Order: sequence, then C-alpha cells, then structure tokens
Amino acid sequence: MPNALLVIDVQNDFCPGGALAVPGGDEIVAPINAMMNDFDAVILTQDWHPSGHSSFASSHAGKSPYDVTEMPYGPQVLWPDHCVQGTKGAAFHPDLRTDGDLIIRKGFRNAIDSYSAFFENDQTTPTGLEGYLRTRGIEKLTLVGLATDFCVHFSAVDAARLGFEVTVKMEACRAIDLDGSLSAAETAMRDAGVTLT
Ligand code: VGL
Ligand code: ZN
Repeated sequence: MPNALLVIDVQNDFCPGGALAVPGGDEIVAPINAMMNDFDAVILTQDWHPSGHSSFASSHAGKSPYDVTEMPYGPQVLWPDHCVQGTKGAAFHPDLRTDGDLIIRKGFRNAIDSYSAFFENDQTTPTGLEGYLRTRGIEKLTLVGLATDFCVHFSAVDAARLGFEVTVKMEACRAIDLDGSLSAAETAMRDAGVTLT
C-alpha cells in the first residue's frame, strides 16, 4: 500500500528563537530527515500567512497572543505574528531536507486560518492535498512535525476522517501545550482512529 510522510510546519518560527517557538522544535529535524527515505512520497507543509493575518493578535485591538476570539467559523486562538510569507521565520528549518515531492502552503487567506493540511479552519475549504494523495494512490500516512496539538492534530484527524490510515510518530513531533491542549489533542486523535506511536 503506497505510503506518504507528511512533515508539518518544520519552520524557523516554530523552532527555538522563532516567533512562536515550540519547545524542542528543532530536535525533530534530524529524525525526520532520516525517515524520509522510507516512504513512497514525502510532503512538506508550510504555514504561510500574509502580514496582518486574522490569526495574529496584533490584528485585533485589545487582544494579546494566546487569547481566544470568535471568528465567523468558530473560536480561534490568536497567535504572535508568525510565518509571514517570504520571511526567514516562514522558511523551513535550515537543516530540514526539502527534497520531498510536494510543498503545500496553508493559512494564506487573510480571513481564515488553516491548522490542517487538508481543510482550512472552517472545516470545509479544501487545500487540495486530498486530491493529490488520491491521484497518487496513497492510502497510508505518517505525520510528524509541529505542533503536535495544533497543525499535526488537525491534519491527522482530517486525514483519518477522509479514510486514510494514519499514524502520528510522536517522538518526531513537539507541542505548544496551551491549557492542556496536548492531552486533548491525543484524545481527539485516538478517537478519530489515528495510531499514536
Ligand atoms: C501552528 C499555530 C498557528 C502549527 C500554525 O503549525 O501548529 N500553530 N499556526
Ligand atoms: Zn499559523
């Protein structure tokens, strides 16, 4: 069964020193690089926001990073400005192998965030990744990357709902962990039928 490695958001802003640094985010680069040869396809995602994006606290008067606001599509955590298109923060970690098959960008529409590699945060607007995987005959996915409790979590749950066989390799992921979001994400992934290893 053809399989793919989905490498989520291993970008400078999510690594130590970045604008939305995930503790230990850079520790997963070498293990991810080493895994890449074991898959039929390697797909990288890149969080890719316009400046002034609606997921940034700085775009909302009186709000601070990590506040939650109500968007037309539901609650949205507000983040420090991060992964602005074309900046160093949006670039992949310099040691990450980027010789994979596809780079898929997400979060590029001002009015809507996209944690998942499959659907934007309205949970209906597709990114096109499903079609890419299906036309390549890929049925099995392994997810790694940043952050476990946001973009990895939502990508894994969507992939499982779409019928892919999904594994998240936890030792090659790192979490933000806001108010218990990591354990909630683990429960949600397991409930969706995702295998956590
Ligand atoms: C992410 C928060 C905001 C992620 C992206 O990659 O998990 N988290 N944008
Ligand atoms: Zn983002």
